[in-house]
Order: sequence, then structure tokens, then C-alpha cells
Amino acid sequence: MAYFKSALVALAAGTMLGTSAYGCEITLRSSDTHPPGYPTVTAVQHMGELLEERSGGRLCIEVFDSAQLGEEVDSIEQTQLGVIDMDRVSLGPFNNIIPETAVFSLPYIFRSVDHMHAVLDGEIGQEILGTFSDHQLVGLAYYDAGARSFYNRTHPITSIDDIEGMSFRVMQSDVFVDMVNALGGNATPMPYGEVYSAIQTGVIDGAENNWPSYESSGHYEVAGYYTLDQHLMVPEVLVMSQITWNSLTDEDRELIRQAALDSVPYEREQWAAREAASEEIVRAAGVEIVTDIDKTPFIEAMGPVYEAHANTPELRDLVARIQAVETE
Ligand code: GTR
Repeated sequence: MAYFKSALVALAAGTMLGTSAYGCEITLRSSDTHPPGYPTVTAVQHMGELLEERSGGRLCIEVFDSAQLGEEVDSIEQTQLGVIDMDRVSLGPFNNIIPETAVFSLPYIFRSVDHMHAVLDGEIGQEILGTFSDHQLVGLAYYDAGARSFYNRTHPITSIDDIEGMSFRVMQSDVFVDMVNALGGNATPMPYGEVYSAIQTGVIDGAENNWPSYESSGHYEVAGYYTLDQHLMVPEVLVMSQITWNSLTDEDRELIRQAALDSVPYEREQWAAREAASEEIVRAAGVEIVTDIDKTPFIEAMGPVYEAHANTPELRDLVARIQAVETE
């Protein structure tokens, strides 16, 4: 009797919450390097809410933020092995594994956020998502990550000449190593979580990232010069383990695909708001920001990076097709 009663209470509570009284049958564990409240974290949580609602509470997502499940390169491996079900990462760490992703990571490949959206939302975006299936992964969706710019602890960068000899942390991708070297700097690939202390202790002079990452990581506290050269616009990507995917029914896969796609506009909205909020925090902290910088020499220096990473007829064709995508 007591059991019956508590089951009824649970049923009522579950209904109120819009979830099943019997709880989640499948909980997908999803990794993210960012802290709670960061747009990529809240977007995957939002996807989880959609999924729970649409599956009658059967399918749930638990987001492990702040790199609890490992730094990005490791979390990708764990996802390929099926230890982690879902991973929200930058496309950058995929460059050395999937050459096609390197094209989206080329400096200045996207002319604007609108151009990037047009490419990602169109057939080229789908094509690149499809390449993950050769690597034990399923590509689900792209998220926004704004533009990345250089910051450092020693002096304002007002022209390309100021980069000469400086050391910058980059994501673990050869594209970004070559990019910094082509600008006259020295690149040090390292996991995101190690950057703060590497700058603080002077192991490196600086790094590069977008406003929300520069702010939420606290890097602005130790690297107080930020130059808006906007050399990269690397999309974020949400992937699922092929092993997990194979264990699901067609119907559940469709629910997951759709919920992932429906979380994209949500993330873009959150992103825009967070970009503005992070900029405000950083400015209020007294960071010296160089906005007026001639990007032409930066763009011109990237020839060797394109040659090295768009190095097959297929990849060169991909670059040309991206450049040919028009925006209104
Ligand atoms: C952020 C991105 C992360 C991570 C980080 C990095 O902008 O959202 O996924 O790649 O940059 O620089 O490692």
C-alpha cells in the first residue's frame, strides 16, 4: 500500500514536471570543458530538456562541465571508445584526426558570422559533420564560438610586427601551430586547463580565444592586453559516440538528432548575449584592448597555412566552395 501510494505521488510529481514517473531509461553523459552557465553547457542542457520532454522522460542528458571528464583531446578519445556518450568540443582538436575539419579552422576562412552560419547550415556543413562517422563518432550539430583574437601579458599588439618572437598557447592542432609560426610567433600547443598558470608563471606570453573564453577562464586576469585581430572563427561541434549511437533505436536516434538541431538557435542566442556580457566584464577589469588593427598583413601571412592544410585537390576545392558561399 505504502509503495502504491508513493508511486502515485511520484507519478503526479513526474507529470507536473513533464517527465515520466519512472525516470530516465537512458542517461547520456556529455562532456564540456567550460564552466556552468557557459553557452555551450546550457545549450546541451537545453537539448536534454527537449529530449526528456519528447521521449516522455525516457531519454536524458547529464552535462559534465569544467572538463570533469577530461580535457578536449582526451575526451574525444573517450567518446570514440564509448566511455563518454557525447562531447561538445571545438573543431580545432579534430583537425589532426579529420583533415576536412582543418578547413573550417583555417584563419580568416569565414568572412563574417553570417558567412559562417551560411556554410555550417548548408550542404558543406552537413558534409563535414558526415566525416565524423569514419572516426567512431556521429556529428550532431555546430555551435557558435565567435572570433578568436590574441591576448598576452607583456604589451599591446598593434601590428603583426609586435608578434615577432612571442610565445602563444594554441589548441592541439597543427593548423594553429603553423598559424602562429607564420605570424612570426612561437606556438605552444597545450590543453585549455593549463593555460592560466602557464601565462601566470611566464611559461608562455599569451594565448588566443573569444571574449567568453577569455573572460570565463580568467585569462584576462593574467594577460591584460587583447587585440581584436579576429584571426579564427572555429565552430564548436557536438558529437556522439558511434558505440552509444549503435545501441539506440532508430526512433531514439531521430529524437536525439532533432533535439541537437533544435538546440542550435538557442546556443546562438545565448552566445550573442554572453559575448556582450564577457566583453563588459573584461573592459571593466581594465584590460587594454586594441580594436583598430590592420588585418591585411595577418591575412596575407596565412598563405603557407592554407598550402599546408588545404593540401589535396579535395580540400582545396572545399576551401573554394566555402569562399564562394554568398550571404545576403
Ligand atoms: C574555447 C572553446 C573550447 C576550447 C577552448 C580552447 O573557445 O569553446 O571548446 O577549445 O576554446 O582554446 O581550448
